[in-house]
Amino acid sequence: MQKKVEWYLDFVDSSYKPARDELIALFYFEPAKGVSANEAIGRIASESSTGTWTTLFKMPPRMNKLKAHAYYRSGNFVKVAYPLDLWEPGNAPQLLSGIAGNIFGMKALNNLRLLDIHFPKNYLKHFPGPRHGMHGIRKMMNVYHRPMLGAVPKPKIGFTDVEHAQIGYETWMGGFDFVKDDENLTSTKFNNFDKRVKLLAKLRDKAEHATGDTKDAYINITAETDEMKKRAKLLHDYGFKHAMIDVVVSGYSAVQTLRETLGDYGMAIHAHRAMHAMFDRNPKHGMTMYMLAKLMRMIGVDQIHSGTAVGKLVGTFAEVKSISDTLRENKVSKIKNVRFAQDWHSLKQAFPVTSGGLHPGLVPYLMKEFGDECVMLVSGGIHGHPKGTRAGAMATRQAIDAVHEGETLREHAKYNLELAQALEKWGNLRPV
Ligand code: CAP
Ligand code: MG
Repeated sequence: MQKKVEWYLDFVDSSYKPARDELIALFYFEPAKGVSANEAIGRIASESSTGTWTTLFKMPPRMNKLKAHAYYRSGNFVKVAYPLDLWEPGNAPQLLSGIAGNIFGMKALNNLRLLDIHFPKNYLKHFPGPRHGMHGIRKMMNVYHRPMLGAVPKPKIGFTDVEHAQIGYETWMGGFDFVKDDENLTSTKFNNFDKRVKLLAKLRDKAEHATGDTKDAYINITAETDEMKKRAKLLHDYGFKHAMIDVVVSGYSAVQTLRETLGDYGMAIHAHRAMHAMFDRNPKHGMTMYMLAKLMRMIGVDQIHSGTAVGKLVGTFAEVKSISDTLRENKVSKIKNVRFAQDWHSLKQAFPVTSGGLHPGLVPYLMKEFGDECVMLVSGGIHGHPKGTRAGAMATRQAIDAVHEGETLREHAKYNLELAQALEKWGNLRPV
């Protein structure tokens, strides 16, 4: 008789009751041909915790306590419970190496998608969460009862530092709060980071003086980690309140490090999610944007790009809503096969950032989705205004006023020239 080779099924137990402090992951899975659902979920639990492909010579019985359990399956969805002791406190990369690691390459699975993880209080307490959060940022910027507004100079890369700062000035003067770097602009030979920071600081002060409002920028510090720390310091020295990080490409470890550095400076983090679509776009495989947003709130970004549902990039209304919920609420409700209930305990709330193909004509749709509690980035949609950047920013502010005053954009445009000009160009176009 052939000896037992595999022990994957040891990780499946439908009678298992997870302890309160276990991490629970929700996966969508599709087994490969010839693999049963039970074998598939056994592999998921095994390879993401203590298992390997074959039975072992030495297996101390105490290690059973560290095993994950696939304890609930409904169709192609499975819940897996992971003992708290498997996880190093405050180590986000380690979590991903386990729950989002090898299992995604297993031949026994055709598809696998990590939808959500429920974090118990005893795991969450080792992460700082946002330094300022939504309320802190409002206080810092002295902006209440409307979306925070920002714009990236467009074209997204190519301007010199001088040109860039001038466009920034126009953006601020049109009534926007933030000038933002684009995700692929860091420090180039035509637009040097240090020079850009110095020029923007000067024009920020000028714009603050002229308007009486607080102005700030999301300047992109993304680079090798030590370089990011240096850039963070320069921003702090020049009085900036935020730093921008491309969080996916920089990596969880770098974001954790910079959360400390920037936190010590009292600064907030604007998280751009460039590259997220490589793992979240296929609905059957990868990891959800929801999961990324949750991880980033835990690590401590103050705001993260969350989609628009009406702009140029993928993302449904339901997805965008769910991401906003987990960033903005203290207690998130459960949606079957989508997300767990999550109590965020003392971790601060983060802003969702809505961006990508927006213009004044889309403001009413966005405000229906997000209300006032968001950061809205309108870039091409102000710089493409027939009268230029400043007029485009004014048109966006006018569109927000229209919504607040209960008027349609067309009604409001009768006595707001910049809005009228924007509507003439874009109407309520939804770009693809
Ligand atoms: C938007 C943007 C943002 C995307 C990111 C761009 O510019 O600057 O990076 O919105 O996507 O480069 O496309 P426009 P998301 O306003 O001119 O479209 O927010 O979905 O992560
Ligand atoms: Mg961009």
